[in-house]
Amino acid sequence: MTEPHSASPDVVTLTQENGIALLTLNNPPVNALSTALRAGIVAALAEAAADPAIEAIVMTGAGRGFCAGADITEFGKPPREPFLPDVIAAIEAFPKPVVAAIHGPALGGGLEVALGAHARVAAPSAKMGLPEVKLGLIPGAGGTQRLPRLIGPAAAVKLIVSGEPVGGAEALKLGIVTEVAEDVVAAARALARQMIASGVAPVGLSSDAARLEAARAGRDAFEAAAAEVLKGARGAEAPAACVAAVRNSLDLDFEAGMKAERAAFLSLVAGDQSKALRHAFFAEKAAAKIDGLPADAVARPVRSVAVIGAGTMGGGIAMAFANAGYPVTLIETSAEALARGQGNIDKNYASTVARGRMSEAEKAERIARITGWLDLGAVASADLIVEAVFEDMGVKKTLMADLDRLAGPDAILATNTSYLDVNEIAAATSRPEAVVGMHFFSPANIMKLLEVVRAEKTAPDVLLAAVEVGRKLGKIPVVVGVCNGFVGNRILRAQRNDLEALLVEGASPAEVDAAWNGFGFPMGPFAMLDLAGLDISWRARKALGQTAEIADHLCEQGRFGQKTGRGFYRYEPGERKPLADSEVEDLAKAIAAREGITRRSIPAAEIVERLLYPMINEGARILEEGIAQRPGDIDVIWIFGYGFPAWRGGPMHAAGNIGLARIRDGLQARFEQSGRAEFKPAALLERLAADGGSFAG
Ligand code: 3H9
Repeated sequence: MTEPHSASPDVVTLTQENGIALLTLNNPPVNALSTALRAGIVAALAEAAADPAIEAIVMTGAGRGFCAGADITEFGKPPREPFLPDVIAAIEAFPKPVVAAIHGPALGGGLEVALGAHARVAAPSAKMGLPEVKLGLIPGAGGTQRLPRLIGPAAAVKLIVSGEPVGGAEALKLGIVTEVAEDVVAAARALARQMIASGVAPVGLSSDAARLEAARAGRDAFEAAAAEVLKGARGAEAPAACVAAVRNSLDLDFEAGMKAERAAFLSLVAGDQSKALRHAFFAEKAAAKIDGLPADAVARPVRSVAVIGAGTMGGGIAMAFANAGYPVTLIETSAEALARGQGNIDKNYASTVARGRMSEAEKAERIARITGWLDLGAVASADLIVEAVFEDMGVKKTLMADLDRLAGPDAILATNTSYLDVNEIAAATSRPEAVVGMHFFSPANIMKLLEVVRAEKTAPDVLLAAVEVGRKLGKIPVVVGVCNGFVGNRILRAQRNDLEALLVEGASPAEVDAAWNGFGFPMGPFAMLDLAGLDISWRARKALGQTAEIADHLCEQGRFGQKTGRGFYRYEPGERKPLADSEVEDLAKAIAAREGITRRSIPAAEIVERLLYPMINEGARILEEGIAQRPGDIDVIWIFGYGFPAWRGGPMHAAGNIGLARIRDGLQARFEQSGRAEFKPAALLERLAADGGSFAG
């Protein structure tokens, strides 16, 4: 028999069946812990406490999951009671057993609620984690104190600092839950029944002395794990704060640990890094929205894919599709090229297996989805054809015209180009409305970013299909307009505007790279150029009639970077460690002498400004031209495609923190000094700086 209780607000419902109450969090779409939901839980607990017929509570979430955590939209506003730590304390102090029944996401505050319960059961679909670090925060409702007591401080610090969720099976292994079951509510009820039958009063994690003692015994393992996880922090504040909070769980009593956790959480939530990461979180969601489409537009269906070209890019793209379950026809012009491409795919998967990230069976399954072919006619049966051939307009146009002849009438023709004019490529076909750009980033099976290039005539159903397919591949698709280099590479070019001048004026490639690393990028611009191959940017420059004296000179000598053992740096055979090369310095010195420039030591802050401001300026031009739909899209592209430190929120968000007037003045001074038009502040930047505005506004 199920009896609804009336007193609880709608966001929390309480029903009762045979003495066990079912407390359901019901705040669509993700049961975020809004003020109303927190108050609802407190009210439901009071109601259950007052009802002598209720012997235990099972907590569950309505809809897709248990609970996605604190309501992120409430951050930045004054916190309102009841505070989450107090709500969780009330759950834990409930005198009768409380069991959390977890399906789907139980993240952040959602998992912390479950940690307040006296036991936890998960569905295989569960996705449990403390992702606060990704928002520049530490868990702020007891996660840093209860989780170490539950699973040990080493495992806890790994989970908290990575922010990555675990599934039901892994949660069982770690000891977060005691059982995994398909019907999680039934399993939780059964467990509650056992707990009632045992007659033992429930003990919360906060007061479990035996667990605390066990956690303290894991101190050495914790310190080792903490040192390891902090290696990737690169300027982010939250990881170190997470480590400190978990260490408190060993050093302080529960109350003091909670107090310190709350203080650290409140300080981080008010800081620039968390604001930037929250911006990135919402910008990523906003990037999925496409302006200017008819309301009734739907994606053209894509069930099968053909990829043309089995080089590094084509092979990676084929793997990305195979990984997502699509059958792929991989087409090459010669048997040797095809064999080489398939060999590389095999090697790539084999290394994933060797690292324990994939089983042999999965590898075989994925490889079986990719069928090699030597005849372009094989595209006839594909819904989506992605060409990934040499980046040359003539080559791409000829191929597109052939594909137009051979493809089925409803096929989508996608070009994977990183710079070229997609309108011109589309014009080589009789169906420009079916042509779209899909700019993958290398390695295409790994990198999250996908620039979807909307050409003048791209039809809405084709654009939507490219975005939807991108999402199915696990990527973050961002729609961009046509221009040379689209959003990402166009800004990358702007970042490089002043690179050679810095060398001539006295900085070494290593100093420039170190400054950029200090800003938070994993790789500096010269190391990046050497890795990508200097010939690539050389070719792009030549196509635009541009020159770069030092880089051009290096290329003329066959110094293409790592692959030739020399570029801006030199490399020992088989090594990737960049070593200073006096020839590059001599070249820079010779140019300085010729130009009458006195070389000097250039401070890191100046180096960063001279790389960053031109990027922001180019971003402003991109917005003026409507190439990006919104400033947040540019940020998403740079965070996910180019390693921009997420805790700085991307270039356009970072601009707001620096101050647009300061950026404008810096660019204006550089423009006047160099006479180079690319430094001239963009009209949008001028206008916003004059108004005291920001790109976000
Ligand atoms: C925290 O908990 C702090 C505590 O330790 C301490 C507090 C004192 N809040 O992603 P989707 C929205 S920090 C508000 O498309 P999916 C989202 O914006 C929090 N809104 O669905 C979207 O809105 P719209 C730690 C949220 O199924 C809609 O819900 N938690 C929140 O692909 C649907 O989202 C996290 O960091 C939220 N917490 O993925 C979890 N979450 O429709 C963040 C989502 O207007 N969330 N929305 O665009 C996620 O990872 C995913 O949303 C989730 C669902 C996996 C849950």
